[in-house]
Amino acid sequence: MKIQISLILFALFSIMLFAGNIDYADALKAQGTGLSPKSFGKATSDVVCGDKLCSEIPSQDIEKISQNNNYPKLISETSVETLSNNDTFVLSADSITKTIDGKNLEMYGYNGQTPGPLIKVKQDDTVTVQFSNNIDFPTTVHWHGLRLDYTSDGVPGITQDPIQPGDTFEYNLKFPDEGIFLYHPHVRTEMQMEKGLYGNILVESDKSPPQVDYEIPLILDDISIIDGSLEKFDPDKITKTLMGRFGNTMLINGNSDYSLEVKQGDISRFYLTNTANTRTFDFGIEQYKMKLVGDDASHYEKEMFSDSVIIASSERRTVDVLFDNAGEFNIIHNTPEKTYILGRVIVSPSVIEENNSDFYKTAKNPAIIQEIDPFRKFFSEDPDLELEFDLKTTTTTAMQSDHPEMSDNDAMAMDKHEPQLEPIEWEDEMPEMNEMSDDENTNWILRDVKSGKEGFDIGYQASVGDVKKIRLVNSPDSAHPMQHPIHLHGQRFLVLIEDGIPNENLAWKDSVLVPTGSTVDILVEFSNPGQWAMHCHILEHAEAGMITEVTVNP
Ligand SMILES: [Cu+2]
Repeated sequence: MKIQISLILFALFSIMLFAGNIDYADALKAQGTGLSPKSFGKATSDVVCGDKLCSEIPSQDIEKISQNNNYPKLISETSVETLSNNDTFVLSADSITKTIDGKNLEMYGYNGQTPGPLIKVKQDDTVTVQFSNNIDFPTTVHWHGLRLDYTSDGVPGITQDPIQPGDTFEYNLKFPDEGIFLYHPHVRTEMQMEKGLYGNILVESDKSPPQVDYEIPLILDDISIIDGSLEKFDPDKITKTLMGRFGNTMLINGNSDYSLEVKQGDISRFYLTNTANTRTFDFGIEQYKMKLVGDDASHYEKEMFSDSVIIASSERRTVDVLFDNAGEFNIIHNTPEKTYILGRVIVSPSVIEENNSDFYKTAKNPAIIQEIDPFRKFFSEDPDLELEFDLKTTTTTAMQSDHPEMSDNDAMAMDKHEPQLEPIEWEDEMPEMNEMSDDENTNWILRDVKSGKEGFDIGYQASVGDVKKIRLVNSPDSAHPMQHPIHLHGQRFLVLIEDGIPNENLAWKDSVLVPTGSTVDILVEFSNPGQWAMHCHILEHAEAGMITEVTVNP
């Protein structure tokens, strides 16, 4: 009897393992058959039509859904949790083993997978999340970009205590803004995100269903794999605080060999998110132009075409691509030095029935223009707060005498850094210095230029209804100038001007990349009361002090 039960359990387990892997191609094959895409074998994605799996809907109904209700097909590698107003969703952080690039890696995941489930909701809905911490480290969940109640913002020391292993916490989420958002931990974020704790939230409006054929979230990341394992972390201190941890393996949706299949003539809407610890991506698809549709938390005032899009840690972009030629096209990350292949798009030949020539016209977005209009009178005001970035570090010489193994090249690179300022450091240019840096010998600083106060001592306050300009100064004279993506929790802002050049195409944002040596003005709408973090989203920088707190009084 016992043997029989074991055999049954083993069989069930094998089926579960097998079923966990669904391929987009299989899902496509499954469409209209009434069968789960899982029955079509190994693979990696799930296809969602409206609120259901496409495979659960007869094919004629898929057509109806696509054509009558304008629901695009959603292509996701992870499970999709479509939630309705007032739903409760159960989420856990788990220890998992994930195979990447042929190596079995000890990682973390949400609900057993990395990236975590794609949470799909309607704008203005409310959802409760019952969260359990099943990993061996305290954690929290931060809902990046959501203007929710601050008690659910997930920031230790500001809004909640870390959730201990085995403990639970209830989060109440609100979605006032349309677009793609992300959730991730806010405890040892540099370790926990690198180990796989992140997922997307897709917030859609009933008013304007996207006029595209597919919706495809793409999470860009890099991880550091050394000798077949994830590069080790020190449980007690933050390492690589100088540059942040660069990975050697590029990922899309947790996969080092990402592949997407679409049909010629179809329009794909990509929701891009950068979850890398430090790496900035310049994302593109070979031979295709992208229509830039939306930024972090809204659409743009007007659509624009571009060959690629620069996206820093925690930023998001919405871009549309019309695949008008059949073939295989690389998804790339292009730096001045190097082109990385992140994956590929396979466009299968098809008779193009629709005339999609309108795709190449760029439209204005009157709703966003009108929404921004009342804020334009503030554009010329003086900054209410000027924040400069700085670094306190043991001197190069001291580091060298402490670490005689450090090469002169690194020391020279540090010295030479200033004269050859690059707006963005695409790679770890000083690996040895970076390796030696930690949160004791290298601290990043946000400083209020007016008061000279730093970090949490700044104590910036605003009130609900205030519209204030904040100037972000990334001084070329600091000890180690480099770019910093700055994220403000719980509010939204416009990026007005960078180095004297006004931004002619505004959109609401929650994170902004301030390139090396640049000054950027943002206009913040303080709409959400509470205690909110503002920090660099190079995760090692935030952990090494580059963070402050903003109070928004009711
Ligand atoms: Cu930074």
